[in-house]
Amino acid sequence: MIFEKIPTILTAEELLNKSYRRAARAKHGKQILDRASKLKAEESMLLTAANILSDNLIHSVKKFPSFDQMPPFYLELADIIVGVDEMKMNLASVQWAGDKINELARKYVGMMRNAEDAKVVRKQGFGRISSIVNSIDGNLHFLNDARNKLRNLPEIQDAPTIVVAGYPNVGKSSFVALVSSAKPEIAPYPFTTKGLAVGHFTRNKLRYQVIDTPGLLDRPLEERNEIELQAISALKHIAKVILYMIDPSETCGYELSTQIHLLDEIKIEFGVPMIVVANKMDISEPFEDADMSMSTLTGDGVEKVLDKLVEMLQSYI
Ligand SMILES: Nc1nc2c(ncn2[C@@H]2O[C@H](COP(=O)(O)OP(=O)(O)OP(=O)(O)O)[C@@H](O)[C@H]2O)c(=O)[nH]1
Ligand SMILES: [Mg+2]
Repeated sequence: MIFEKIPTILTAEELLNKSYRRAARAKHGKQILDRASKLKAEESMLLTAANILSDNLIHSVKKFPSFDQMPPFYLELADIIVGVDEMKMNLASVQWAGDKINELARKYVGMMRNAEDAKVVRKQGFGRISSIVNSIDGNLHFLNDARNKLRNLPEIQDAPTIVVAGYPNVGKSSFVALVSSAKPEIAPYPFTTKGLAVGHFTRNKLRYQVIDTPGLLDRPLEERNEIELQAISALKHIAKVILYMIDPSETCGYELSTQIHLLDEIKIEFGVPMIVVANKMDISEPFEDADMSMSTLTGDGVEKVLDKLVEMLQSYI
């Protein structure tokens, strides 16, 4: 997964501690007998600290994937979850700091050579460099939070893909857990699923991908929250077939009419083949307008739904 390789981003304090420790070690290695070796020791301290800091900062920036070459689905998810513009701004600040530290180190080493007391200049240099690092502490925190959120995104494989969508609490995760390798959380209340979950199953030696999504309410796109928008991205970018799940028993807590209204919206919005499946048939009257019925609790009808989905995906194989 493209966000997996981003390393932990250290805070300003952690970075400074690390660089000071290494700088102190660089000094201990040297015997200080005369002015020339004293200068060398101070130079070495400053350069060691500066190199560690700038290498660390620039390396962190490099490990973020390039947003210009990212698959559109991941780009959209990154934008929903952390904001691509904010991320670019924070990365630019960290890159700036890395470059600035190198520049300052060179400048202060130059000053040391002409100074009466190299140690005084080295300390001034440390002071300037530390304040640069401290000034980007907020950026470092932002990027580490972004990293932690992004690396939890699931890996989407290049396989025929079913996206399961519908109102909250209708049984989407129950279905995905039943038919695939995914192990999403299932609970008797809405908004249990807060991100995308990916599972796979095999039919006639072919591998299929099933995506569980957070429940959607019937409301305009601009009112949708970060969690719902992840479901929308999956529908938009990776669904080859959509399973729209309805709960005619209304034990999910939402009226059938609102569930149907959302279905109509999704039909208009996404030009992807869809089947409408009524779930919870163990506790509800047959619902005529659905293409199929099932119960993920008893397992009734589930195989037939899967057969139908696989059949619909054949044109993509
Ligand atoms: N009676 C009955 N209950 C079901 C059936 N399928 C799921 N449930 C129950 O419905 C509740 C919600 O199931 P989930 O699979 O978590 O629903 P979801 O659509 O993923 O919910 P969100 O993640 O909140 O959107 C759980 O208590 C399930 O046990 C069914 O076929 N019959
Ligand atoms: Mg769920």
